[in-house]
Order: sequence, then C-alpha cells, then structure tokens
Amino acid sequence: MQRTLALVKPDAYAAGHHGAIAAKIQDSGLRIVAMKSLQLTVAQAQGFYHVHKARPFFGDLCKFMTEGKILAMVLEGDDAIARWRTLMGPTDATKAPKDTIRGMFGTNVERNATHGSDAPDTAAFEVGYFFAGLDLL
Ligand code: 3AN
Repeated sequence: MQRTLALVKPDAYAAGHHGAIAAKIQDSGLRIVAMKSLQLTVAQAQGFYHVHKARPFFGDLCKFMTEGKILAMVLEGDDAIARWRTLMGPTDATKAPKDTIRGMFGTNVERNATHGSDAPDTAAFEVGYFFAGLDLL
C-alpha cells in the first residue's frame, strides 16, 4: 500500500471538474483517504513548490496556484504514486493523451488541471503539507 497527494488545481476546480476528477480516481480503484478544498496563500504555494524555487516558472506557478480554490486529496493503493501519475498524463497538457485527466481538463504546461507526487519522499512531504495524522486514520 502506498499513499500519494493529488491536487485539483485552480483551473480545473473553477471549471467545475473536481467532482469528475475525484470520480475518475475512484473508478481507477484508488481509494480517497482524505479530501478538502481550500485556497492557498502565495507563501503556502511557495512552500509547497519549494523544490522549484530556482526555476523560471516558479513565480507564475505560485500565482496560478493561488488564483482560486483547489481540491487536495490523499490517494491510497498499490503503486498509488505511479498509478495517479499515469491517470493524470504528462505535465504538458497539450501533449497529454485525450483519455488522461490533463488531456481532458488541462490547457498547457502550467495550467494542467492536477498535481501528483512524483516519488515516496515527495509524497510524504506533500501529504503532510496538507493533512495532519488525525485526518488520515
Ligand atoms: P509534474 O506536476 O508533472 O510533476 P513538475 O513537478 O515538473 O511537473 O512541475 C510542477 C508544476 O510546475 C507543473 N505541474 C506545472 O504546473 C508547472 N510547470 C512545470 N514545467 C513548467 C514550464 N516549463 N512552464 C510553466 N510551468 C511549468
């Protein structure tokens, strides 16, 4: 069993796709252990994306991630990290197959509808960033 963090980003949330995305996650067999919607502050977005702080797109990314509400979820299942990333599709939504979530609901490399942790160590940090132990029982 593995856990990973999934986010529905402000573009997909504002378009009302968060319910459809949660349903696709459940249909795939992954279990949603916890979920909440919230709007990040810029400081909170910067903390979440700290690994990207030297990248040229960091400022725009943090601005985008704070423009509206997001849905945060903890997903659980065998190989959950890789399974959720496969469901999402590649980072650049313009290159994402149409049967992936980013292909269906994303616009480009920044406004790409969803986020997923990319490894066990980042998943541990990211789950803990949004949820407390008591939320995850
Ligand atoms: P992923 O979310 O697929 O793991 P990362 O971790 O490389 O991709 O990038 C984190 C986020 O930064 C992406 N989800 C995307 O919104 C944004 N991003 C990545 N690369 C670019 C880029 N070249 N230009 C603008 N935004 C980007």
